[in-house]
Amino acid sequence: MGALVREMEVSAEELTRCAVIREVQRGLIPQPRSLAPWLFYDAAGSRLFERITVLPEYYPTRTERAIFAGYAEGIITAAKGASTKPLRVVELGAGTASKTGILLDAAVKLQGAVTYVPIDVSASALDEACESLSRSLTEVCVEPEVANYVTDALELAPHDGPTMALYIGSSIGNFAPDEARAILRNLRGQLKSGDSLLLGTDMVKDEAILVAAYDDENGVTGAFNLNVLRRLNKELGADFDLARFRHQARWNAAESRIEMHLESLTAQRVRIPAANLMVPFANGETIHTENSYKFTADSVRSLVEDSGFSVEETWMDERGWFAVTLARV
Ligand code: AVJ
Repeated sequence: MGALVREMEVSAEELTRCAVIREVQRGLIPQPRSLAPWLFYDAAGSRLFERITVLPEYYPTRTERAIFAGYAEGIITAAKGASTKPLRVVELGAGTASKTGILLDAAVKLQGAVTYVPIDVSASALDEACESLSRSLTEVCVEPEVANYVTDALELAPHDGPTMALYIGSSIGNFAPDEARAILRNLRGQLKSGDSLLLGTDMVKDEAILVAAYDDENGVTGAFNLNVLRRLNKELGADFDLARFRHQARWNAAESRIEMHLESLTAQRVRIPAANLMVPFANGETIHTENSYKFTADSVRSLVEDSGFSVEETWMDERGWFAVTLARV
């Protein structure tokens, strides 16, 4: 049986390559052109994102971490509610281990041990999350799960006690309101009475501050955005000339979102052999690479309520730049 099964196995790399080709065909053939933000996160892009999180202009990561550092005990206590049984922590996405550690520490302090279930499409991201956690916290029982919580139904193992699902880092901000609701409804379907969602959301603020966070002085975000083209060159044999595209960050007030684009600096044609494509760009035409939605207290409440939760408690920094909301099933 082993041999047969092995013959049918497709490697993770091959699956990713197919997904990249499909995404390029979906996004670069029609106009306006776009590429999905998950394409940012190859090895080089993930390293660039780590650098973004410590930029002076990029306030979200440190602001959310400060909220956790200030209120972790209150957050865990609220999530446990009236239950005397141990809280389990489930996380959508596993790239945020350092912030999650603060909450897990608080759970360990309050209940002695905690089960932590990081869920991610990337097995290597899960490996890293597990490693960084098991080194620092021996009381945390890590049960990683490989799954795509955007496209697939979630399937959580049963747990005797309340579950708190983390969706932090304003990761929800990558999705348009209807997609965001679908993701949270899917999650809601896996939760039971007494469970909760801890949602991190970046808030609407002064436009100059928002734009600077996505167009930093040192060009790290620009390099992160342009890395998508480098990735297509490497993985699909494309011939994007990175000097002929420019990073752009725009505030779209009507949609309440920061948009990242790659602007073509000349009229040019780009070959993408593995996708069987030749893409013509007009001078000034852009590829829309990311949306990062920004929220208000009201828009967080509607999102949460439309997804079958109710807002129980909200923690914010003193400037009101970032919110952490506990939503109850
Ligand atoms: C990981 C989606 C939360 O939108 O702020 C950072 C990604 N893009 N700088 C964000 C990102 C450019 C980030 N999220």
